[in-house]
Amino acid sequence: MSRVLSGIQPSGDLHLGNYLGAIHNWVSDQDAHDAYYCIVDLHALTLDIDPNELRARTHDSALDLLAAGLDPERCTLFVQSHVVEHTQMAWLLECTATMGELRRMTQFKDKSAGQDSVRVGLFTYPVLQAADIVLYDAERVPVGDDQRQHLELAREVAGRFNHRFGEILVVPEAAVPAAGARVMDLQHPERKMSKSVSSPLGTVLMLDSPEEITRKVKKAVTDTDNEVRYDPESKPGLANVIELLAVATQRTTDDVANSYERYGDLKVDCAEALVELLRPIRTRRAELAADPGAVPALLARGAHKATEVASATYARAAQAVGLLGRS
Ligand code: AQP
Repeated sequence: MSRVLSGIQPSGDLHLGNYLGAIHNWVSDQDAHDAYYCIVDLHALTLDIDPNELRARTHDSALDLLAAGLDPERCTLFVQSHVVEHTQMAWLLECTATMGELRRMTQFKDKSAGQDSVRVGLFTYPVLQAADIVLYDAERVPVGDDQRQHLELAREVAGRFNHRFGEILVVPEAAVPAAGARVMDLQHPERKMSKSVSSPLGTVLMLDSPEEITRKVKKAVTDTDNEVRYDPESKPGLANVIELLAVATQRTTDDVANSYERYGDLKVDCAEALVELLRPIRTRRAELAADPGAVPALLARGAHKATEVASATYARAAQAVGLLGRS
């Protein structure tokens, strides 16, 4: 079975974009692949996050992912900082990547724009991400569209490492879903739905109540020409609602667009479809919350299994670059 690796930051409540762009695929990849999923707490340190909040969110992210359908019997779920090889491998790759290629990362440009002082970690974040991936010999990385550029960088850096030191690392490929790869903010349809940007009305959380989902979808920003048409360029808000309904009901965007004449009807059906899509996750999350004590043991098991793979890859890479192994 080919190996899959993907990660999620415990930097905020999981939203519909995380679910449709990534987690939904993680769940289906559990059976067809040897799947490793990681709560990337070190990445969350690139933001200004309260230490107690980070700990709590890391723990709760595990519950959220289990509620969404990850099964620890069918995949390996672990916390990034529990496997020390992530930072060790990141250093080897930092000594392979260049300033120029990191400066081109649009996420870095967006997140650093207008800041007086920018953390080095925010700049080197994509290299840590590349390390996360190559440590597990992952061939497939299921991510949303926003991560394509980082995946290209990971491929580039892994390829360069191999060119210099021999065929040591597996060069990964992004697996971006055909639908739901870029869910847009319902209030600002020109930007993606995101954890780190506050937009309470624009962000549908994975655990929102049916009433909250309905309220947010009904208030979604559209346009005033009242013609139902799928046109992401000139009607981004409406296109987002059409896409959400299409992906939640497994239809095409054209099929959905052709079925409606009024924005209101489209929004009502979209809200209902999202409520039904997310209802089982919310129910399961409430059940799991009754036994939170199970999470530390589960994550310890995941870290143990992940370390076995990561330490072997790191040892191979460290040897190749010329580090003297400890006897
Ligand atoms: N809007 C989105 N549509 C589709 N996929 C998305 N992903 C994120 N947003 C969308 C995918 O979710 C996975 C986890 O990404 P993350 O932890 O980086 O989440 P985030 O919600 O994007 O969080 P932030 O804090 O806002 O981080 P930045 O700004 O760094 O993206 C990834 O596979 C991602 O593609």
